[in-house]
Amino acid sequence: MRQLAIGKSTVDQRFMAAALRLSRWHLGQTDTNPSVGCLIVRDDGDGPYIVGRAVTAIGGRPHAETQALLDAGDRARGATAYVTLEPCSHHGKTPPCVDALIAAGITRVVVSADDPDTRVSGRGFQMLRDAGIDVVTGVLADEGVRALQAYLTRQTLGRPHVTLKLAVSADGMIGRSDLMPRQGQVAITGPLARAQSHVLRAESDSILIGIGTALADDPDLTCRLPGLENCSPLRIVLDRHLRLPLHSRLVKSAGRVPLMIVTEQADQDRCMAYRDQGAEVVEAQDLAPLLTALSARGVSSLIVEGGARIARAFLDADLVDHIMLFMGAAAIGPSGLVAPIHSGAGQPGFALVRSAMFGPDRCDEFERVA
Ligand code: AOF
Ligand code: ZN
Repeated sequence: MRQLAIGKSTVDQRFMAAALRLSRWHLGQTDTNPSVGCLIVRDDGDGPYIVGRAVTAIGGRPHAETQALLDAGDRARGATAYVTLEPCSHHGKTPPCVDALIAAGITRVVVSADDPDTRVSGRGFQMLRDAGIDVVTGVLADEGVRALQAYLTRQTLGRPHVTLKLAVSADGMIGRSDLMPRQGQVAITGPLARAQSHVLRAESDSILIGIGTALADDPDLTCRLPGLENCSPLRIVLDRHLRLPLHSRLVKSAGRVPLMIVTEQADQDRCMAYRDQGAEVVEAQDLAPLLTALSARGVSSLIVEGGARIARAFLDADLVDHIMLFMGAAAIGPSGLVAPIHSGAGQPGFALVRSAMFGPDRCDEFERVA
């Protein structure tokens, strides 16, 4: 008996891990809906096998479960559904997924994360149980929360999930202080780490920098990975005095990839000039109300990418959920700009959750401790 129980939970974890990987396919592409993964798994006596799979569609609908059931067809009868989020119980823009699971003859539902959406929360599980379906919750719960962190943060805190991304040299610098404007920064990390940060851009709804970084680096902030060029996030520049040049790469590309310029007091002529190029100018006095406004317009995730002062401001305002600290192998020396945070020493209020190598560069990931 004991062995059977252990075996079943291991199988559940393996299929949930696969469902969570699947859910990442559409991260950042499902609007305000979470990107959910669903696998339909049968066991006819010779061991479990997948008969249906799906991820929430681009744009947010249809939901994962209805598509996975369609994929499985009749083979869903008597099968187990692995879903990364509690199946929905409400009539929203689509009918409830719990109804579809019940109608398809699913006999067991295994879930990772609970849905805080007040239209669903707990009701999805209850409706499944009321229909006689065996429901298992909290499988790979930490990983589930991580995969759904953007959606969960916006739902529960009313602001986007914030990732602070920093690239730091071996001697703890984020760049050189002696460069001329638009000279471009020194490369701290190599192509693999840079590609990884573009994956992060593709998965995120928005990315933010300060005007100092915009003037010094003249960045694009787009995702330029082959095949993911359409997945660039909303680009945001904090620009108190509207100093962002009209000929900057950011403004010149505003008609193609959305650009938001955040100022404290908008000069109307200057605003018009930006708007003519397709950029949006908004007024905000502080970070917290800015994040609330972003959340209200459907932004669930934000990458804070520079520079040191902006990073410090987000940390001091306690608005950072996740830190990705890329560390290059080379040193910059005395002309360096000291990074606001360093590796090794640990970040107060944060715990190291993952370390990975991208070629010669290391990436340490920290999460806010609850
Ligand atoms: C699921 N499976 O794949 C997703 C779910 O506007 P609607 O009708 O699409 O409903 C949005 C809500 O649906 C969202 O807040 C969340 O509760 C749920 N998302 N649920 O069963 C899915 N994406
Ligand atoms: Zn649903």
